[in-house]
Order: sequence, then structure tokens, then C-alpha cells
Amino acid sequence: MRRLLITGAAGALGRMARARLGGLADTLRLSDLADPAPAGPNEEVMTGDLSDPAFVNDLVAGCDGIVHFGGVSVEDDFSKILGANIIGVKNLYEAARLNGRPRILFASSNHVVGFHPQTAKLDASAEMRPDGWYGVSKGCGELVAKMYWEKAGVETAILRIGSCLPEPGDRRQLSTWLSHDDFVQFAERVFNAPRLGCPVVYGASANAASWWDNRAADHLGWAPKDDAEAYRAKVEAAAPRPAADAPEAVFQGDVFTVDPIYPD
Ligand code: NAI
Ligand code: 15L
Repeated sequence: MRRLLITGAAGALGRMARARLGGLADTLRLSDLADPAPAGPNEEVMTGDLSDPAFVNDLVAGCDGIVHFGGVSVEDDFSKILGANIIGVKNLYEAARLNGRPRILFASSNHVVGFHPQTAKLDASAEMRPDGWYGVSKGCGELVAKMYWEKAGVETAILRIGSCLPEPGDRRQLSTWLSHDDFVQFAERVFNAPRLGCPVVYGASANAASWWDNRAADHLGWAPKDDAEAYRAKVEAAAPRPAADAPEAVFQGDVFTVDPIYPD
């Protein structure tokens, strides 16, 4: 690619992707509401709000690919989530349609399906059971991606990320962990695959304790390598076992399922 856009570039995954995805394009365009670190060689920085359609149109112009991390990444007031995650995604896809249909990796979340029990094995056809406004907004983003694929031919990998961290930190993450290396390999597959379409993929490493089945996305050839099991002894020594009826032991979405429904 000539130019790859990373939104949310000042955030945790944006900073990781900036360091790891430079080889995918001649230029990385880095954007966030907050200032990312200044542009280095082969980088451009554009600061602004995803809820502003004119800004997003300028942001997407000239890009061949987009890693879309920008937005509110936890439960919050509906008005904040609406602007960043729902209007922001709509702006991104409309800009993509108008600017040469760059391929998109959309960072969705396991919280789209957070009310499924941990005993369930989910695949791409699982019913959406969002566990808050955040999960609702990511489900909405997935639907926007599907609509722009069907109507306008914008290809997207919808990645329902579990917990993307350097290493798993609690017992639930033994199932939900996505290593940085496995994320990077996923991005490489997304932007190099001859055909993408608009698959839903669960963003998890090859965890022995996984709740998710990605066989519907086999055509991408993504084969995660890491397994949270390697950290089990360390995690179990550090993190007490939750009660059997605690949300972190019952629901895939963890304590998001017991957050209040924030009013506005
Ligand atoms: P983060 O909260 O560290 O980064 C998100 C970035 O988006 C922030 O730098 C923030 O300033 C920016 N942002 C927020 N509102 C914005 C707006 N209106 N306009 C422009 N930028 C805005 O989140 P993190 O952990 O880096 O996650 C990245 C993406 O991946 C998020 O969309 C998150 O929902 C998703 N995700 C992350 C997971 C994880 O394990 N880190 C798990 C599941 C999904
Ligand atoms: C997410 O969607 C969040 O962005 C992240 O902060 C974690 O809470 C993650 O899910 C998770 O479920 O572990």
C-alpha cells in the first residue's frame, strides 16, 4: 500500500500498531483526538474528531487501507459513544466510499456478544448480545461495515477483539487474550489477502481455553500462534478465582454485564 491510516493512534493498540505495521505501506497516516507522538520518517499525523465528517473525509483521502481503532473503548455515557463510535464509523465508511474504497480492519469487540455465557462456543453467526452502550456501538459499527460491503463494495475485516495485551492478566483472559504478534499477523493477512469480503473474526490467539470458532474466516489464512495457556500458572497464582456466580466467571463480557445503563 502507498498509505495506511491508523485511527486511535494515540491509544494503546494504536501505539502498538504504529510500531509494528510500518512495513505494510510506504506511509503511515496516524490520527487521533489526542496528539499522537510527532510524525517520524514515512509518517503523517492528523489530529481531529471522528464525529466531524469533513475532517474524516480529509483523513481517508489518499489512503489504501485503514486500521480503525479510534473511539471510546469502554462503557461510557451514550452521548460520548454515539459521537465517536456510531457517527464516527458512519463518517469513516462514507469517506471510504467516496475515496476509492480502501480496505478496512474494524476493531470491534467481544462486548458485542458479551451476554453469551462462557460455556457457549460462538462462531461468526452468533446472535449479538451486547453488554452495554459500548457493545451496542460496536454492533452498530459491524452493521455499517456490512451495509457498505453489500451496497458499495467496501471490504472490511470485522475483528471482535477479546483482550489484546502483551500477556493475559486474569483468568478470563486465558480465553480472550489476543497477543500483539497475532494481531500483527492478522493485519498482514487482511491487507495482503486477494479476497477479503466482510467476515466477522474473533480476535483471540490460539488459546486452548478459547470460546470462539473462526472457521468461517479460513479463507484469510490467519493462523494465530500464541496460547494464553503458557501463562496459566502465573495468572492463577496472581489472580484469585472469582466466585462461580460472579459476572467474570459467567459471562463472556465480564463485568461489563453489570455496568449501569448510563442515562444520557
Ligand atoms: P484506547 O482507548 O487506548 O484508544 C482509543 C483511541 O481513540 C484513544 O487514543 C482516543 O483518544 C481515540 N478517540 C476516542 N474518541 C475519539 C474521537 N471522537 N475521534 C478521534 N479519536 C478518538 O483503546 P485501545 O485499547 O487502543 O483499543 C483500540 C480499539 O480496539 C478501540 O476501538 C477498542 O474499542 C477496540 N478494542 C480493544 C480491545 C483491547 O483489548 N485493547 C478489545 C476490544 C476492542
Ligand atoms: C474491550 O472491548 C475493551 O476495549 C478493552 O479495554 C477490554 O475491556 C476488552 O474489551 C476485554 O473485554 O477484555
